[in-house]
Amino acid sequence: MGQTTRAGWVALVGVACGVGAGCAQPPKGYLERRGADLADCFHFTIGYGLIAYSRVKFTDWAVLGMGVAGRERWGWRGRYGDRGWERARGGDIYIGDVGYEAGFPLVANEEGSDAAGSRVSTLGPFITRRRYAWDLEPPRWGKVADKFWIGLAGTGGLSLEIGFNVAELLDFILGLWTIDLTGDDTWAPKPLPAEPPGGSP
Ligand SMILES: [Ca+2]
Repeated sequence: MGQTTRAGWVALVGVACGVGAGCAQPPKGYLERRGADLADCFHFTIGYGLIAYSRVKFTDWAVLGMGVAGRERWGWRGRYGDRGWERARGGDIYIGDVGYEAGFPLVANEEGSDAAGSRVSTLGPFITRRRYAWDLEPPRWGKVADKFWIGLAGTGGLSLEIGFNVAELLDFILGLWTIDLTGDDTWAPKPLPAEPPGGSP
């Protein structure tokens, strides 16, 4: 039970780091770093969207998407994914993550967020390229780990994405011995440019 309580607490620290203002700074200390590593293992976002789309992914080398949709979702997308509700790009507070997704099995799949500037493009089922929001670009091995997401996404009125990353899980486990597989222990988002004077109310 002690182990479970501890793991839950560590996860909370990581999530708090992710969604809180503190994440502009790298996580400090052992527990915050382990929490951030653990939080990177999961995606969970929920919202709404039209028309209809579904996608199955088993790493970046097996992606099957079907349909087309525009959607807005809120939730957790790891440290490199757009998180919405942050005071961020362009000085605006935007809520949620407005994006698009389109796919045709074995031909192509495309998912992206206009707000974040992030995009994941798959040609056929195997060749996937990622574009990151400039301030959320992962470290080199973090980009490699990002290829190992396994998950489902679907939109049709309700919009939902769940995902699990085995490479990030390995990073978390090795991190317990302070081995930083993905080189993300000192990672932080790049600072946003200062707002022009009088540029915001
Ligand atoms: Ca790490």
